[in-house]
Amino acid sequence: MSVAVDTLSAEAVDRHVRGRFGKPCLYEPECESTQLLLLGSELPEGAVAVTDHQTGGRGRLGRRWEEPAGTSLLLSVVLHPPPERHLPELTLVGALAAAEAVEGATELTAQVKWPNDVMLNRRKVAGVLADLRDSTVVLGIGINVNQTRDQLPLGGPTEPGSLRTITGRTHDRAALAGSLLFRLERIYDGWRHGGLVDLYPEVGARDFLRGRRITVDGEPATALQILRDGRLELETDAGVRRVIESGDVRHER
Ligand code: BT5
Repeated sequence: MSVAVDTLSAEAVDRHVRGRFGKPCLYEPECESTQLLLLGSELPEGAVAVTDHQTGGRGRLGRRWEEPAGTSLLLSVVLHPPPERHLPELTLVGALAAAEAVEGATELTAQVKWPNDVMLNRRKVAGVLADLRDSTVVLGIGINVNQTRDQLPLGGPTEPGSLRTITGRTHDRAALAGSLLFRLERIYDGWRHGGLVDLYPEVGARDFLRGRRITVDGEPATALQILRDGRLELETDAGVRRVIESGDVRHER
């Protein structure tokens, strides 16, 4: 089944834009990736690209982000962060905003799986990707909104879910876009002023991996916590405490 349950357009998103994030809003019915619509552009901070379908949706480390047309929120935003900030933290900024937007839409508690996933009922419902070019960051957020169970990708390390498979109802993507942009602007402004330390209570409270069995680039370990600087603290099965800034982290289901 592949039904578009709502329509997405620049005008539909505009109706839900409440702050400076979302201005301007570029909409393409289909594109390779919303990241590519913005990378290298001269657009101001808060400019956004959205689409109904990506033919080459990108995850981290060369992976793919896949969705059937008309089911998802696929959005990228231009950021011009201050040079003193630590840019890898922006992935967590995006994940926290996506988690809050998902919570607003579902009235469930979402969690952040370090470094870039949003989990709802132990399923991955959103992913975040930050691309840096010159001093501009393009922050991409994909949220699975109205996919049915058989429209979600099979075979990944983390079980996927959509707001629809978890709540049993469809959700308005344009309204979700407005809510996401509003929350992202507030969280990003907080980060601009105080860095991740200021946002830490909200991130730490949603730390999905805390205490879980994981592998990091294949090595078995137990995740301890996301630290105030955005890195992940873990203890390997060999008893070595490590702090990592990036890596491929998989958890036991
Ligand atoms: C991510 O990467 O989770 C980042 C995804 C970012 C997507 C947005 S959409 C708007 C913007 N434009 C883009 O081109 N990208 C951004 P990563 O952690 O590497 O996860 C990728 C992995 O998640 C894949 O290898 C699959 O296993 C799995 N996956 C792919 N599509 C998925 C989906 N729709 N839902 C859940 N998991 C998915």
